Amino acid sequence: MASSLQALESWVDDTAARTRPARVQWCDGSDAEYAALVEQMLASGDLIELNQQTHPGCYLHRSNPSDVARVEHLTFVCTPDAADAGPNNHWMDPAEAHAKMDALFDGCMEGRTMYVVPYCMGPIDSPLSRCGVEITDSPYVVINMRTMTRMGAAAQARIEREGHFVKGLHSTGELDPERRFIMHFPDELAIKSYGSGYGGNALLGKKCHALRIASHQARREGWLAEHMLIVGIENPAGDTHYIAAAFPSACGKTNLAMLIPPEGYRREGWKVWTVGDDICWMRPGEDGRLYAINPEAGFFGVAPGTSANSNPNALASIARDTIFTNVAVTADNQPWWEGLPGEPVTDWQGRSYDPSNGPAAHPNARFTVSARQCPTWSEKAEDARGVPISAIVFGGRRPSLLPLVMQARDWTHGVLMGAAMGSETTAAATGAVGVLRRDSMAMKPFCGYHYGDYFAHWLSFDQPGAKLPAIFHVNWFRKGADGRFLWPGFGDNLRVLEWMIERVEGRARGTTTPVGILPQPAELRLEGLSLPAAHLDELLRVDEAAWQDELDAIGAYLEEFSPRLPAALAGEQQRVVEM
Ligand code: GTP
Ligand code: SPV
Ligand code: MN
Repeated sequence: MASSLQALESWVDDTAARTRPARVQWCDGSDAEYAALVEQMLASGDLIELNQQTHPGCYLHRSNPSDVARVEHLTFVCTPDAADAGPNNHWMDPAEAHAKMDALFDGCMEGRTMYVVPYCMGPIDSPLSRCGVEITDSPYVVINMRTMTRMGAAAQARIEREGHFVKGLHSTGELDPERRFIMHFPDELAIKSYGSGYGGNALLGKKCHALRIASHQARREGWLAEHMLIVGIENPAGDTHYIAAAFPSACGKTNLAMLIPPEGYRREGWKVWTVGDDICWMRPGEDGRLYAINPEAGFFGVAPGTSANSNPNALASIARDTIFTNVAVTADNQPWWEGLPGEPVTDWQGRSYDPSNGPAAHPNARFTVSARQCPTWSEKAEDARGVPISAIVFGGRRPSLLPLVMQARDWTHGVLMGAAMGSETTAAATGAVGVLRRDSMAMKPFCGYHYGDYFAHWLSFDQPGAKLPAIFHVNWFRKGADGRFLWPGFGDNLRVLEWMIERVEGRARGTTTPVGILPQPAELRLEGLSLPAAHLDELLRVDEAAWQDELDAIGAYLEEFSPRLPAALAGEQQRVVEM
């Protein structure tokens, strides 16, 4: 125990010797510590107080305008062998990356406080959880980590007991995009991030640890670290099925995780329970089922579009004790974004609102809030054993071709569906928006190793005795000729989840097509919905000619992972082509 504390202390000492802060503060995660940090940030202007009558405990942070999203082109996986990072990652030699980062960190905290932030990803007493320590010079990072993770004394005690943890070093640096890098050293369980204060680049417990580093640990140890929400669907009889769903960034995970059932379902007694909205760690239990935990303790959610219509649960969650980043404000100092009633007077950059400058809130403006504030927060989210998963869902923004829902024939076909995923890019990462790209399992920015090896790891769960979840693919984003969405989405997505549960329980027959099993139109409960019949036809249509092109494109994409593409996956692809 003493030695693991020593290991932590000597890493902190070495880091302080390099970064040369004026002081070092070990964070305990207490309310008093949080309050003091908020005071200090209000004084420095890092935080702006919002209307405390309407939004008690809510503050606004405006980031540097050049630092508003993840930077995939500046994110590297530093494995000793370049081939292990795969074509899906940017790679740098570990020694070169350390040298580059150490030069940036040299003296970078002079005159400032260096915070030591111990955290636990997952329930503090769960064997599935993993710990880390983030060293940062950003108080904004500290208060966000406190909401997003189990941060402080309890995590530090677990680290001292276990003796191992992920070492994350972060500095906001000069916020110069030329001097911004997010480096991962999976073999050393280490992360170095410099030059950005934005969530996914700076809150190292989240994407850097819980996905990129954890995906390595998961592969070695026989589990899965995924970019998935976890939601519980309780039927009127009181039975709950848990579903995990992987959609790319800003493609609907938070919304599905907090879904409010349509009126008719509510009357019947259907309930929806939120377990997680972004990351899911799953492993086989003794009964052969996959059990999942949400490693996070909060939501770092997309603000624009969040409204009383689209996501009332999220809106209720963020009415108090929330940090808003890059939203606009109204005349009476309430947070505002596109999709809310009322109007902004000040935009996300603090300028007087002028529509010719673009949206008032940044399209990737976010809220940070404790999961406990969500009205549908599941008590099972604190269960050390996790929840058993009945279905895994893949999906993306596909304006055409991909049907509303289809089921894979078996696990291997499901892995192919996940590997073949494509989606239009969003504002969650810098770069063009609305461009279709492949994003296997929604992990393109987050899988810390070669996608070929990752697909093989997924396939490896199909073993004798395994009771694996059924796998589905959905598309809420299919558009008609007029450019409008064909499917209403949001709460009405429960209609699709219900069909999945019917399939899992063996009650719906479906229609078998070469690309998967689709619902028979009558199997979808559509009462109370004014969906034109032509829309339903289109949503459930399999256009075989267009699919041939898609299958060719999938085949060419999978070839990129040769020679590590598993033969079973290539074989499955061939099988679909020939059906
Ligand atoms: P990250 O936090 O970036 O990983 O994203 P996320 O997947 O949690 O995204 P989120 O749920 O916040 O979705 C963001 C966008 O998707 C918003 O613009 C929503 O309005 C839109 N969206 C979510 N669900 C639906 C849906 O069912 N239909 C349609 N049309 N849009 C949706
Ligand atoms: C995403 O981009 O997928 C997010 C937001 O969930 S961030 O944590 O900033 O990466
Ligand atoms: Mn995400």
